[in-house]
Amino acid sequence: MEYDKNNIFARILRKEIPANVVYEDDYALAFHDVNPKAPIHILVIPKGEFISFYDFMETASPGLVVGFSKAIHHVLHAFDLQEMGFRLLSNYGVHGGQEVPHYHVHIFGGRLLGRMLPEG
Ligand code: DGP
Repeated sequence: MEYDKNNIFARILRKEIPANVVYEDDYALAFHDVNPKAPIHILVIPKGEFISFYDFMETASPGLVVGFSKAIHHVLHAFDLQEMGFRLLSNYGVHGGQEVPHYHVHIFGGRLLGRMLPEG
């Protein structure tokens, strides 16, 4: 599958459309999800053209993989999520139900998050 340069997160990265940004560095951009499912619901996206975790791990430089992971850690720390906990999630493909085809990690926190997955 080819990366769609006009997906909504690519446009947010290019600052063509606004987002409520909470963190940015050379590797990643983090912003509030437009449709939050928890009191804290932040999306972290790597800088570059990556569709999914799979794609990211196959093509991103080791430096970017580390930088992106550390950006997630930075946001967890900034929102003080270590003590009460959080959930990281990344959807992909038919079973995962990914909607936006730019790799992103959801950070959920701020309430009891319940069961890991809804009943199938
Ligand atoms: P996923 O199913 O993992 O691809 O989730 C995509 C998420 O992106 C979903 O929770 C809603 C969010 N989202 C979609 N469009 C926008 C947007 O334009 N701005 C922001 N901030 N979030 C968006």
